[in-house]
Amino acid sequence: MSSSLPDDGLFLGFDSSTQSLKATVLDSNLTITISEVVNFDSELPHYQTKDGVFRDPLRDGTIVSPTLMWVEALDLLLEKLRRSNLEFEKIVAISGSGQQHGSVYWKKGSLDLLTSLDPLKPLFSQLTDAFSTPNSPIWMDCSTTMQCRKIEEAVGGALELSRITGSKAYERFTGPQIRKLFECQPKVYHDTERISLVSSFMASVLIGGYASIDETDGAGMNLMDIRERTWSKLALQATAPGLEEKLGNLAPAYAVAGLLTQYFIKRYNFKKDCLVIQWSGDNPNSLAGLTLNSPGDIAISLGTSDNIFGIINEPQPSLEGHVFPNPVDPKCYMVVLCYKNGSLTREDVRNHCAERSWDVFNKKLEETPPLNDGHLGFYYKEHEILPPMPVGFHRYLLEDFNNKDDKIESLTAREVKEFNASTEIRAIIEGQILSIRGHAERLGIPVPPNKLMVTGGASSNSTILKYISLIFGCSVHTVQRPDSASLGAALRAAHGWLCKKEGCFVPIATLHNEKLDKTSLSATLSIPSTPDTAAITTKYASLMKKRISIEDQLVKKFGRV
Ligand code: ADP
Ligand code: XUL
Repeated sequence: MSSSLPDDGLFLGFDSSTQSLKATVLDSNLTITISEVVNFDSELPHYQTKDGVFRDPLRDGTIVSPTLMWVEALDLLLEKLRRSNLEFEKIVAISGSGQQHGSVYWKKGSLDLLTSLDPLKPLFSQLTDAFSTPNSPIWMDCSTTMQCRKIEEAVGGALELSRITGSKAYERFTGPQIRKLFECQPKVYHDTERISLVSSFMASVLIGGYASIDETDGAGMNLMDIRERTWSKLALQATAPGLEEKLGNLAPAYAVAGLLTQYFIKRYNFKKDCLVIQWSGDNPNSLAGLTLNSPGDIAISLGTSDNIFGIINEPQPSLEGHVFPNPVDPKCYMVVLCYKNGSLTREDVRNHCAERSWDVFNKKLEETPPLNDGHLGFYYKEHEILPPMPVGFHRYLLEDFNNKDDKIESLTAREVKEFNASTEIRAIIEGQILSIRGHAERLGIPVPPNKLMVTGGASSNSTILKYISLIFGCSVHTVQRPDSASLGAALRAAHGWLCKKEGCFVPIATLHNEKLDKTSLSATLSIPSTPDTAAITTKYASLMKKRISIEDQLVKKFGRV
C-alpha cells in the first residue's frame, strides 16, 4: 500500500489551548515549515482574561473562558499565517487540538450563521450572537461536585461510571458541567441546539456546520461508552433530558469532519477541496505528536496543566486517572493522569522566589542538593484534581533526615511554616515529579518506562528535565518544539488525509516509518548513568513513597472525596 503524501502539499495543525491558539505547518516530508501563536491575554486584551480564563467569578469554583475569544484568535492567527507567507492554496488537510472537557453552547438558529459566513468580514463579528451562554466552562472548573455525585449515584456508583466511560465523575468533565447548566440555567439549556467540545467547536467553524465529537475527546465527558464508542444511554439519562440530540454523532479521530467551508477559501485562498480532519483533545494530539506507539512508552506534558499519558491495550478503568480511546489506533487505548497545578503554580513560586526569571529559578534550584535535605512541599494554588485537594500549601521536614539513609519512608514528617527560596524551588519541582512517578506507578505504568517523552512549555527547561530523568531513572526525550499538540494535529491531518485516500484506516506508523525518522523531531537528554546517579534514583523512590503516604494523610484531612 502506498503511503505517499502529495509532493507539494502542506498539512496545518492548530492547538486551541488554555492560554493560546497555536499553528504548526508540515510539508509532505513532515518537516515543520511554519509555526505561529496568538496569546489570549496579551494579544486579545479586550476580553480581560488572566491566563486565558475568568477565575471563579461566582466564588463556587467556576472557571470559564469567553467563547468568542477563541474565534477572534482564529481570525488573528490566520492573518499572522498570511503575513508569514503561508501558501494557503497548498494546504490539503487541516486538523486540530482543543483543551479537553471545555464545552460550547450553540444557540438555536446558529447553524444558519455557520453556513452563511461572509468572507468579507472577520469571523468573530459574525458569531457574536451564536452562543446561548457567552462563556464556556473549561477543564479548570471545579464547581460541579454535587452533580458528579448525583451522576455516579444514578449509574450505580463511581466505579461503574468509570467502567462505562473510562473515568469516575470529575468536576471538569463535560457531563457534570452540562447537568449543572441544566439545573442552574434551564433556559440556556433549552435554548441550546448543539453542544460542542472545544475541539469539535473549532472544527465546526472550519467546516461551516456542526462537526461530530471525536471518540477520543468524547471520552472526557463521562457520557461515552469507551468500548462501544457510542453515547451511553445510562450516562445520558443521568445527566440531562434530551441530551443525545444536542450532542450529535461521534466519529473516529482520523475521519473527515468535512470540507473547509467557502469562507476560508475565499478569504485566504485555501485549496478548494481542503479536508478538515476531526479535531481531538490536547492530550490525545500530544500522544500523536510524540509518536508514542508501544505499551510502556509514556509522555509527560508540562503545560498549563501537567499531564501524563501512555498507551495500553486493554482498558482497566479505576477510581484514579482516565482511559480514552487511542486517537491514532482504534484497537487500543491511552491512560491519562491530569494535575491542575502545573506551569502556573511553578510560575507562582518563580515569581515569589526567583525574581520572575526561569534562569534565576534554575540557579537557585541547583543551590540545594537532590532530595532537598528532607524538605517536602505540596503546592495547590488551584483546587487540585490529583489528589483531590483544596487550595493551600503544605510544607514538611523529615526529622533526622540523612542523605545517606535509604530508609526515608520510616522518618517522621514535621509540618513547617516556610522554606527559604531555594528550598521552596526544589520542593515544588521534586514534589511535582515525585507525585507524577507515584501516581503513574499506581496506575500500572512501568518505571523506568520503555521511553519517556517530555513536552509542553516547561519542557524547554533543561534543569527540570534533568530532575525528571533522575527521578524516573532513564533518559528523557523532548520534541524540537515544545508544542506537541499542534504538531500532533498536523500529523493527524496527514494521517486523516491518507486514510481518506486509501478509503480505510491506515496505521499512522506508516507515516512515521517513511517520513518521521528523517525529520529528527526529537532531542534526547541523557544523564550519565553512574553508581551515583543510580543511588540518587533509588533514594528518590524511597522519598516518593514517603511523599505519597503524607499525601494520603492530607487527602484524608482536607480532601474532597
Ligand atoms: P498550554 O498549551 O497549556 O496553554 P504551554 O504548553 O504553552 O501551555 O505552556 C505554557 C507554560 O510554559 C507557561 O505558563 C510557562 O510557565 C511555562 N514555561 C515556559 N518556559 C519555561 C521555562 N523555561 N521553564 C519552566 N516553565 C516554562
Ligand atoms: C486533561 C485535562 C487537561 C486539559 C488541558 O484531562 O483536563 O489536560 O486537557 O488543556
